[in-house]
Amino acid sequence: MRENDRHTATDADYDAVVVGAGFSGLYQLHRLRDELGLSVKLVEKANDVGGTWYWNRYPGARCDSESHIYCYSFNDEIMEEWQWSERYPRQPEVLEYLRFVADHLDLRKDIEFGTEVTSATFEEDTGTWQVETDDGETLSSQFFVTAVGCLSTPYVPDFENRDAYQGETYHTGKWPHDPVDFEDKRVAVIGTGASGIQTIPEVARADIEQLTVFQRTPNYAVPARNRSLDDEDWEEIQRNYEEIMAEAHDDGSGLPFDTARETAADLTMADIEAVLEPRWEEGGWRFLVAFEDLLVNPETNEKVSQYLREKIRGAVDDPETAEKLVPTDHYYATKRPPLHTDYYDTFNRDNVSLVDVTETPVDRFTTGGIRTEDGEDREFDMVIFATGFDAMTGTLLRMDIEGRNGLTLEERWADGPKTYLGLGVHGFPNMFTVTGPQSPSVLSNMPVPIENHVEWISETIGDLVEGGTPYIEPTGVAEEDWTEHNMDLAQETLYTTVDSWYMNENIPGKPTVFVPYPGGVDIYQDTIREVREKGYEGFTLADSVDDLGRRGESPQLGVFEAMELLHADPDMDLADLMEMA
Ligand code: FAD
Ligand code: N01
Repeated sequence: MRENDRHTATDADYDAVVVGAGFSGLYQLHRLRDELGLSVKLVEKANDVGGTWYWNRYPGARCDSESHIYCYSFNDEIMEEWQWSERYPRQPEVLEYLRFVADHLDLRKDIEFGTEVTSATFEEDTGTWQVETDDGETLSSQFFVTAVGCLSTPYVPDFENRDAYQGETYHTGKWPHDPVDFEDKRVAVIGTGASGIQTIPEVARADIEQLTVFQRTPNYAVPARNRSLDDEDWEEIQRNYEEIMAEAHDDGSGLPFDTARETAADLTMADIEAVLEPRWEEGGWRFLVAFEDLLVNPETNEKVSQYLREKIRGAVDDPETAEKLVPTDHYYATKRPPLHTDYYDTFNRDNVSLVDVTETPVDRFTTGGIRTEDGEDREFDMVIFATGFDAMTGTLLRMDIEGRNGLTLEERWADGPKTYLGLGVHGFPNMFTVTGPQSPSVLSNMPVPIENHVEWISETIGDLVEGGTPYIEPTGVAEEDWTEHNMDLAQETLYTTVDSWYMNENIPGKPTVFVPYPGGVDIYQDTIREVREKGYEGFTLADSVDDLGRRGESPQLGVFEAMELLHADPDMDLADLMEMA
């Protein structure tokens, strides 16, 4: 029940319910509770904090972001007290960090662990969110904040006969807490995204008998070049920490790294090598940011991709295997660019083989393994699915969210996500989505946009509380405009030239649409700051739910949708549209 009556706009149990105890939810709880003095309950499905770092315990799981920037920057004490041990922290260390933060800020007492939110409904009579959990409880709140993660619903493809397989199966994103025994096992890994690329070398190094990698699309992986950080490194970081973090927050990708040049389009391959080679040797995402126009100029990208293809060819002994590992069907970084440690070397081991499923598709699972369409039966003791996530919208849609007029999020997003600023959805009052679709999120070093979102949401709720305004909701027009803007920006990039989870393409049946905001963290931050400064331009602020309904447009049908319908169907008139709305 509410502990603090500063905020009394409704008779709800809490001022805010937050869902998810990863980077986003922990900070959100802290800001709302400790800075605004609101009563907050955080609900988390897992039995501990950590989010991504609680669930993804697969062999080799570690960050691709460098440790000193893959963390919060809002609290000096946390920044001073915590010291990372490696350039890229392993999963247990990131988890430990988030546990440390939760303890430092005394967050656990307001978190209900082991509890899944099964539905959230905006009740118009009371103007509150009714949040149901899998233990049968209903929590009511004025504000509902989703911090459920962009990559938190693991996806296993529906292979024919999958359930008949009798061996062990694992998904990288839901790895068991107890150690997995690899000894003398014949192991299959399906998937060569960032998770597969980290898992494969570690499994190969374990005491296995045989590893078979099923690859659908080869990836361009750049060496991470991990190393320990000693006290001297750490002192150097601490000396410049404020500046480093300011640079990260001022950058399009949330990375404090300099670019080398605007373009590579005018360079010869020899010139390009001269720029890229030091970054290749240094490892990590400095390589990614070498040329500013990498993701908008095909000429630059093709040259960088060519450089990477030659690196792969040079790393793999068997030319046939090397060719299978070389991506030729997409530009570098149009799929999320992974880092690697020994990935390509792994294919030089005698007990590792590669099946290219575009050439030799999986036909079906059998009781003992996997049959490919060439008729070959491969027997496995263990299959590891490194097949990714129902990303960005999947977890939100699974929560059965219902807004005004009985409209569900699933209905609202039937043709793909529509949001205003990736922060809210028309028809869903007082609901905020941390790293929601159409915000920069996964296109950046994520703690940066997470802090940015949490701070904006907190300031907004603070403004509402101070001003005595109980309701806020994006207008339909603002939402349509933002959605269109997102699509226009995406069309200017190379991202839309390939099927990927950024494009919603990895899950059968999802509408094809570029989901994250591709304009850069820096520009995005300025945009949302300006919206607030202009008195929440594009939002309706209202004293009552009726008022929201009167002043906002119909949540069912945006203006652009209505215009499109009128344009497409000459028989349709305004009365038909009103009925649909
Ligand atoms: P999450 O950490 O996903 O937390 C969401 C939480 O919500 C989860 O704990 C989940 O259990 C909970 N939840 C979801 N639905 C419900 C529900 N219905 N009821 C109750 N609880 C619910 N990003 C980077 O920037 N750099 C990296 O190097 C990097 N490495 C990554 C490595 C892996 C293996 C993966 C999968 C992702 C990585 N990411 C990385 C992205 C990473 O997800 C973010 O950096 C960040 O951890 C997201 O934090 P979050 O709190 O927003 O979401
Ligand atoms: O998932 P993915 P992930 N048959 O979707 C393949 C973050 N992350 O878990 O490319 C055969 O990228 C699929 O093939 P294709 C990061 O943001 C970060 O690896 O679709 N194969 C692909 O190879 C990342 O992007 C880190 O053709 C099938 C793979 O499975 C995101 O999480 C580490 C298939 C899935 O790759 C997701 O990464 C790990 C099928 N039917 C994750 N279906 C670090 O920062 C799918 N595939 C370190």
